[in-house]
Amino acid sequence: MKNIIYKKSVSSTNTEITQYKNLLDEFDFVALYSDEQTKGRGRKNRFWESINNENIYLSIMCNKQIKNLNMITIASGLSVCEALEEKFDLDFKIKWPNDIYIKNKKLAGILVESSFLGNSLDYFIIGIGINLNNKSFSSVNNIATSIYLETKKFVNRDDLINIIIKKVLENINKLDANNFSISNYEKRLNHLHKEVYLGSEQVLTKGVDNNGNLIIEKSNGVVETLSFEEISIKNTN
Ligand code: BT5
Repeated sequence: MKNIIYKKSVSSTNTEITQYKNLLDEFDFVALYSDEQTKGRGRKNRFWESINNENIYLSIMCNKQIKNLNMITIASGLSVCEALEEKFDLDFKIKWPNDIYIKNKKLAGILVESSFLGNSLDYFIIGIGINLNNKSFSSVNNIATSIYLETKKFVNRDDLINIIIKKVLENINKLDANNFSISNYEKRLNHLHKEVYLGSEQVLTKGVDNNGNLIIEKSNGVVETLSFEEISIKNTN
């Protein structure tokens, strides 16, 4: 398909895909994936280790007018988790808002970026990094894992990319039609009803509301919702 583009090497698939914006006049979405990224990006200027080893570095660009951008992040996390569940018999969990973990190691990260024209959304980009076939890492050995490290089996990348694209489009369409169910997302959280650290404060997570905000209870019994642009959480275990 002309709207699924492969590149051998890019700085970042999220950056590279913006060159193909005009394809959105013709297609519902554009996807771009690469063997490696020389400047793979995480959120808030963090990095994403992106070596050439049959891993997934994928961006999906779309111009559907989704009103709540936070929910695109939530829906993307669920989509990646559902796609992984379809392919592998492993216990994948989501760390709010949208990291994918196996036990206490990070398998995948998602970076959603958007562009506006005046007040209206021009397009959004869902950037997905998944460690598939890494036997080791150079800078994140203690915190990262890969499907290979968990199963000792080599994984076919292209197959999984197609499933991810399918799931992302399904969930974005559900958001658009107002029938996205947050409970499908919530039940996959690795910290639901558990104590987590919010900065240095220990709080209890109670769920996620329909805007994608995390509901927490503080030690003094006060319940608050947290927007994920503002905070990061850390499990206490
Ligand atoms: C993320 O950021 O987890 C979002 C990562 C998104 C990467 C994709 S790849 C395709 C697209 N193009 C891009 O340039 N980016 C997207 P954040 O939550 O900020 O986590 C970043 C942190 O994860 C880093 O500071 C490291 O601690 C850790 N990390 C870096 N590389 C990793 C890896 N390969 N596996 C696991 N953890 C990693």
